[in-house]
Amino acid sequence: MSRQMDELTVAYVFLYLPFTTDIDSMNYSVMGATGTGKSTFINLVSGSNFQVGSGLLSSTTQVQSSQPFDIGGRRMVLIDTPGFDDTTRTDTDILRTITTYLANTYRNNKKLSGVIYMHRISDPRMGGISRRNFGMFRKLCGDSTLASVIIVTNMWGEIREEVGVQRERELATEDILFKPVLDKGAKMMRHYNTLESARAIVQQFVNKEKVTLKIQDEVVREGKSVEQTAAGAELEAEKQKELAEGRRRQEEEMRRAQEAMRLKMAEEERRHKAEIEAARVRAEAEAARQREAHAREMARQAEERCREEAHRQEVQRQLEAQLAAQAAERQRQAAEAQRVQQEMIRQQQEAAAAQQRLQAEMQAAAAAAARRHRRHHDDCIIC
Ligand SMILES: Nc1nc2c(ncn2[C@@H]2O[C@H](COP(=O)(O)OP(=O)(O)OP(=O)(O)O)[C@@H](O)[C@H]2O)c(=O)[nH]1
Ligand SMILES: [Mg+2]
Repeated sequence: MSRQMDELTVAYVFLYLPFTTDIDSMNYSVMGATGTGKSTFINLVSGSNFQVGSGLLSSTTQVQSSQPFDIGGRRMVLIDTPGFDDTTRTDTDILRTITTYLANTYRNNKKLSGVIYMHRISDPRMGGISRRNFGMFRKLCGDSTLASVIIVTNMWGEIREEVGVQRERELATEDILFKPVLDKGAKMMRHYNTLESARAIVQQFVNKEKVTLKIQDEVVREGKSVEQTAAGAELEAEKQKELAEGRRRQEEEMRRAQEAMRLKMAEEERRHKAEIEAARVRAEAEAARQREAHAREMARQAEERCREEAHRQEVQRQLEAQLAAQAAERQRQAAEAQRVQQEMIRQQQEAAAAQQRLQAEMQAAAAAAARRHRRHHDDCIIC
């Protein structure tokens, strides 16, 4: 079981009477979670020299009795116990160690005068492990002994006073914390890590009746094993609950991991699809661009062809016009030539006609002259 350093933890301190050797001394058991200051408290008030934890590891491993000390005219002994939530041992082991000790003292007719349960007020929370420890402590004591229980809050110097007061109020009034045991007669007291406050706490037990813890009854009178006791059962139930909770958390983790994986894969798929879609859109855009470019090129080429055709037609038209003009010119020239020729022919004909007329005239003249000559000759007597 791992140690929850930041959880609000609790510690049991047994105060009990060592009966055989000193019938007048009162014995108190100091209990609680590891590191809550049980040994420190006992050393301070009894002058003992138990090992005190200096690091993260649990310190007390066995149940140990303090040296006797006197308060209010009574001889007292404090029983130091290993703390629950130990760094190396299971809570079942620790419960067995404490139970064995308590059972032996009970068999030897040694009775406790009270139990101190230590709780660090500096712990910010009283989480599952702390509550489980306290639940087990309750089962270990039994309801009938709660009037002989003092819950001691310590480490007040570690936090601001108002924070401590607020926590103390919560501890005393919350049903899942200390309220039920306070309602049944337990007390809650502050320990300021001074001899004075430690003695004030122990003094509370001076006139108390001796008590038999439930677990002592169960083991010694009823012959139960540690596991069969209410505390053992509570521990087991809590362990099972913790296991179930661990499994539930694991499953939840797994479910979260699967969900995260599913979301990641869905996201990957979505991203992949988006990439494919983007690539498709890009490809389509590119194809459209190419089609447009092609169409533009086609249009340009068609336009070019049109222009060329128009040009060709224009050239042809011009050529034809030129040819037509040339043909017309040739025709005109031919007609002109024909006309000139005809004119020449006509002129020749006219000239020939004129010549003929002239000849005729000349012939006529000659004939006339001949006639005149003859007439003259005829008329001429001389001739
Ligand atoms: N500030 C402060 N420190 C304390 C107080 N009581 C104990 N400590 C310190 O808390 C640490 C643990 O003290 P321990 O007395 O060894 O605690 P424990 O409950 O006996 O521990 P386990 O034997 O492991 O169960 C040590 O470093 C102590 O010096 C206190 O009242 N105030
Ligand atoms: Mg100790």
